[in-house]
Amino acid sequence: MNMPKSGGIYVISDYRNRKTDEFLEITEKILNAGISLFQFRDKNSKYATKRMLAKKLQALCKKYKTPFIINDDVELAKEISADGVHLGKYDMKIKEAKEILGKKIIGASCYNNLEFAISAEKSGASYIAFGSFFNSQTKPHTNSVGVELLIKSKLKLKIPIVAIGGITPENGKQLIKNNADFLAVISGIYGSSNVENNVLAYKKLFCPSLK
Ligand code: TZP
Ligand code: MG
Repeated sequence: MNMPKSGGIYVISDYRNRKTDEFLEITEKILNAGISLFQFRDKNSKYATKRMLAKKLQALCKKYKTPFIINDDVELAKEISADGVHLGKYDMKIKEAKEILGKKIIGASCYNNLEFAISAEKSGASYIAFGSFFNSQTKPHTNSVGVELLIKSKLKLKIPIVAIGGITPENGKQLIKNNADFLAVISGIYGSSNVENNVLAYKKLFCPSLK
């Protein structure tokens, strides 16, 4: 599956403190509620566990026709033929990942740095991500970014811009208004007691007429 043509909600997984069955059940509810992109992010498990989870998540994403992106791990993305990878500055370089993966989605974390983003686009990234925009419990010690970066970046970039970090249905509005194409969310979805309601609340930011 390719990068969606229009923006929306980009959900990133949170496997911590959960049994596998419960994690998969919640994830299926999220996918069923309709999201634009899904990323498998797991900083703790060993390769074999990650592969097992990735295959199950990939099957769910196929069922709900949602692009399936793997965080950090180009080898795993290649092995299971995921729809793409998301790379940070300590991960494989974009050009190398492209050589390995071919025509897959490649996302690049660019923190608060427009120069990184311009260079990522030149290297062939499919989208770039900036953050954190707000305090994030999931990743507390990140750069903080203001909406001015979104405004400036839109003039310089052609590829979609993903905003991340502490985004809620309330504070997300100003990010979309200032050119964020996708809102990437972990705890706002995985931390909620009613994931369907929360997915809907984020989706309404993109499409206010949704019921
Ligand atoms: N990169 C910057 S903030 C963040 C990542 C992976 C975590 C976002 O999680 P949350 O819970 O939506 O703040
Ligand atoms: Mg990374």
